[in-house]
Amino acid sequence: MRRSLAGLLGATALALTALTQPALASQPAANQPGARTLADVIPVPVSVSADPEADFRLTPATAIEADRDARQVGDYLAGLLRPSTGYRLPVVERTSAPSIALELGPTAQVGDQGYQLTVTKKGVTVRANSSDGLFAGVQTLRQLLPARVESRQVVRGPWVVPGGTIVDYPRFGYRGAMLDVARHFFSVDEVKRYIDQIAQYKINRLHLHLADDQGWRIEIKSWPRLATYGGSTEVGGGPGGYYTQEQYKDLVAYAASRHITVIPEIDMPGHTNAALASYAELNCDGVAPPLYTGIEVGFSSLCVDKDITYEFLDDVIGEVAALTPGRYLHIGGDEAHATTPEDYQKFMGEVLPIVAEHGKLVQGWHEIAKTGLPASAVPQFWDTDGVDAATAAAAAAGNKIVMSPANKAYLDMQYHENSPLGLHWAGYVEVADAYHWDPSTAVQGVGEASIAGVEAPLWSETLTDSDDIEFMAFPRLPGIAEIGWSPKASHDWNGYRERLAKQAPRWEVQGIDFYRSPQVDWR
Ligand code: TNX
Repeated sequence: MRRSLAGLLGATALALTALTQPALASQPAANQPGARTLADVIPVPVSVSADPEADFRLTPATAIEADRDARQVGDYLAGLLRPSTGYRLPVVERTSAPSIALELGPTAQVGDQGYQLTVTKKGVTVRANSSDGLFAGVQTLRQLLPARVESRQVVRGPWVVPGGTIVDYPRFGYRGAMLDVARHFFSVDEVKRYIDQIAQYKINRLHLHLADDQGWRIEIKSWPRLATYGGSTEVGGGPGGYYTQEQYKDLVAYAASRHITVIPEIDMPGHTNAALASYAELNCDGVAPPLYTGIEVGFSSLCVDKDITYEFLDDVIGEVAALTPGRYLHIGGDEAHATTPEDYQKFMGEVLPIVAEHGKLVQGWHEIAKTGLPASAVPQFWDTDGVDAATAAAAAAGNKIVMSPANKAYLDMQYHENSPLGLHWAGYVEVADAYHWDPSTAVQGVGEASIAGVEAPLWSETLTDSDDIEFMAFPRLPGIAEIGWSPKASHDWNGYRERLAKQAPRWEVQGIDFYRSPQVDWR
């Protein structure tokens, strides 16, 4: 009795029918306090078939079954469940005990990122073609358990997973979050915390904005002053900071353990005051400007006519490429108001081959579409009016586009006039605004087939710590994640806002300081 999304309402109906049942522990999971059904998950799955007779209950005897290739996901799942349940949850290759089985093998319908999840009285099976798919299935399973499973201390069960089957796979392969660590620096631990938070919603790219006017945040061994001097401040004049290459590798590996690929961005030719301040020879006049701690944009440019500019970029791109297992490097390219259009063309004409020589593909803000791009390059649309001829032309030429319209997807926009954090140049973006858009109609001339996916950028002019990140990302980020993952036909604000409300108890247990939008009945 698989239902497509339109039929998900049925799951609620099931929950209501069973309301007459007695004793808590024997009730279907859907009727227990903080009711969870298979259809409550964010992003909402492609198809759900509930079976209230088939709930599975974790016990101290439950094992996690995972063979060698699934072991990493198995260990991750055990790490999620052990602290709150207090159960041993051994990760084993084979068991006859009731188990959560993670199976890698040919799985119909779900592609390379999807999964099938089956819950019966005897156990849970997550099956996928890839470990990314298993990991996505584990994030779904996590949301099917009570919110208190997120506790890092032992708390009381029961730990009931609602019975039934989910078949699920993403609409887009690229579902990104961006964090600006340049305007304000965030520590390795703060970034890891955000990685854990976004992974819950099946985000699989973390774009790190590593260099801007206010700070250079990654150690470059051949140009050490970039980090030690260029990284020594931030917006407002705080101490700034940077990642050593070892720390950065650790971050990349941590993200990979959450099945997230890091895309490093070195913004150029504009947004480069921190570099220009660090090395006088990079300036056309040979004079280093002072460090900058304000929030204006568009005043800096690398010197397009100097050879040293490209020697510098060859070194920087080479070192960053060597730290990057992912295929893409992001070269910014936005708001180059201090670079003439002719210089911009010339500059990109030099830089695009440098990235290729270091074995990487190019991502950039959509301004790069004005230059002669290889078809592998990915422009990232950020504007608000949905019209950009160059982006549309790139799509027509075969380039894939990442969608980040600022008036929808920018997590740094204020929610409303009195929001304590954020900017509003793209407008105020309430939870419904962030949810209510469709990537395939976001930019004229860029249809579904030309879209790599979506990304929610979080610029940090006004943000200084994890609390600030969380207040801006939650609850908007899950909406962007759903737009990137769930079928277009499932898009429905009324259903979404109810599911969103059910996430709040999880965030409370996780210590996520979210914005209690009046658009959602948080209860
Ligand atoms: C625009 S959109 C920028 C950033 C700012 C952001 C603030 C884009 C590619 N660049 O430099 O931080 O607005 O919202």
